[in-house]
Amino acid sequence: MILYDYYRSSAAYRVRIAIALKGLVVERRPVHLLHGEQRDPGYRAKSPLAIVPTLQLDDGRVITQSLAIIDYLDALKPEPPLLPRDAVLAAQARATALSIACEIHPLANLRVIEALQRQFDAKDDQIAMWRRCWITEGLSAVEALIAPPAPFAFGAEPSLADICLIPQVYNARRFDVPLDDCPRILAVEAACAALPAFMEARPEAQPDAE
Ligand SMILES: N[C@@H](CCC(=O)N[C@@H](CS)C(=O)NCC(=O)O)C(=O)O
Repeated sequence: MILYDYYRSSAAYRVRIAIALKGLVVERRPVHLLHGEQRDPGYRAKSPLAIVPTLQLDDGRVITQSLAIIDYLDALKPEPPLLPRDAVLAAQARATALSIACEIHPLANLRVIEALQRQFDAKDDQIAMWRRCWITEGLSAVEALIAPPAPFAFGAEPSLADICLIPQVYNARRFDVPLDDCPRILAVEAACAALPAFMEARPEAQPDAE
């Protein structure tokens, strides 16, 4: 399998964590987003929205969307499971993951930022305010959604919620969003930092990191 990836993509970071938790071996092919490689016709044929990540299977079929890729990996190798066994907790973990992936992440995506600059002449300080606004509001909702860490967001094992949360926390730190009002999120971050899978998947640990 080949993962089309970019070291700083938080959506790809989710998939890297899932791959590492599952102990799968996947070839990684960087797509340089700041050089516009996501819009090359060859890559767009795999990912019509021109975004990473994309997973290409050994038979050539492709899967886009990080959460769909993670679902596929979970079906391919069920252990360790990426959702709690309890149905309610599993749904809550998925809801938390979706809150990050659908409600926070898209608002500060590269093409949204580029459109704000191009169409509305948004300046750097306005872009910074925009990012901080959505990340702060979103993570404070996630803080309320997750259970008291035990030590992960939904129990004793990391789940899809943690897989989505850690890359979003990385983005928050990257853009100087204070997390002082999010003690549960900080506790989950500390628990995840103790796991090699989360460490291996970090942007700065990738060979294409700049
Ligand atoms: N919902 C998608 C989001 C993917 C996405 O937005 N990827 C970003 C990087 S984190 C991207 O490729 N952006 C390229 C661009 O905006 O031009 C997923 O979960 O896979």
